[in-house]
Amino acid sequence: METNQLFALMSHFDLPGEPTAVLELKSGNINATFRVTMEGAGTKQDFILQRINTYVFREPQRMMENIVSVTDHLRRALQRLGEDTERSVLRVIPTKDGQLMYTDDTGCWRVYPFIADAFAYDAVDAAAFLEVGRGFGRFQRLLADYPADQLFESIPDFHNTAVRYAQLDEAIRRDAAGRADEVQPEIAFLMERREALCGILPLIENGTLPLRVTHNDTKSNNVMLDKATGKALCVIDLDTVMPGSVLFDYGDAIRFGASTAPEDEPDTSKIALDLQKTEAFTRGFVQETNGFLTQDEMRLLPFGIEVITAEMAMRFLADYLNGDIYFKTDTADHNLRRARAQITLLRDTEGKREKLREMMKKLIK
Ligand code: GN1
Ligand code: MG
Repeated sequence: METNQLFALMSHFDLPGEPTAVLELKSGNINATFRVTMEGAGTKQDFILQRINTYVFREPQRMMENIVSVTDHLRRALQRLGEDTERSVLRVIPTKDGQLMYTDDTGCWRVYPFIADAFAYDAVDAAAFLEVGRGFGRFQRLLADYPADQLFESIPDFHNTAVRYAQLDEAIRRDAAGRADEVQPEIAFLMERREALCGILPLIENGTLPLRVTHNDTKSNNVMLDKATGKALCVIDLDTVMPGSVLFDYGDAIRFGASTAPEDEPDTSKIALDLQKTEAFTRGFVQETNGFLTQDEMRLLPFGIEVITAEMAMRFLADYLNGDIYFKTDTADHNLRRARAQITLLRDTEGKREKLREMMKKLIK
């Protein structure tokens, strides 16, 4: 998109000043994100302008309503704790005519204030990962009294592992990009684990695991840390906030943040689960959630790592087979690299089950 087009979009939102600079932020795999500076009458402030991917989010209006409802709840809870809510919770900026997003023939656009003096990690060390654990744990805690079943499912069956397998089956059957032959070992690896990995939803259905408000995209770069203190400040990217299990959020956070290599690392010999980082995140997460997570949830947290790592492997592999239509890709083999990286991480995690069990025992006490 041209700068002048992006500037023109800003004029539809209820904002002070005029746009003077824009920068594309490339870390997300789904939406297009820009940081725009607005200046005028002695003020200068940055905002996030995002184009919502409506192939992925089929009902953006209802997704935005979810985000407003959840952030209102968080804001009230944080106000009671005396926090500066302008920096600790996202705020949807309405359009001049009071809508939650602006829609034209280029797409659905929304604006948030940019959180100043904060940063987030793609690759995180143990000390910062503990803070990320606190951030996501606090998010769980502040939303523990929100009625999860009233949330709209912005992506139905997002963490329904059986459905993810069915989507992979379908991608293999169609073989739209003619790539199935080269990924037979990856397919076999995932299919061997099918029954074992489809275990979370039945536990929600039979009442073993409570339904909670979950974030569902708990990558370390979705917690902003305060530059001055290094402490967790604000959880961002609320598009997939939905009813779910705490195992999803824990599992996805570890899968991403405690891997010894990036999610798309081409050299699989570099990929393993870092137990020290896992323990750091878990410590922060448990500090914030101890007291309301059930014994079953705590015990099953490590299973969440395996399930979510497998789901991501399936999703990347299915997208590779479908011809790269869902995730943004840099190269033709990007999704394959991602899938192989997840498979390697899952294999390593399986070998560390006993160590993870011991870690949980130690941290729960
Ligand atoms: C996508 O775009 P981003 O980075 O927020 C995806 C997540 C994946 C993640 C993998 C809606 O998130 O589920 O875990 O890529 N989001 C959606 O990096 O599918
Ligand atoms: Mg996301």
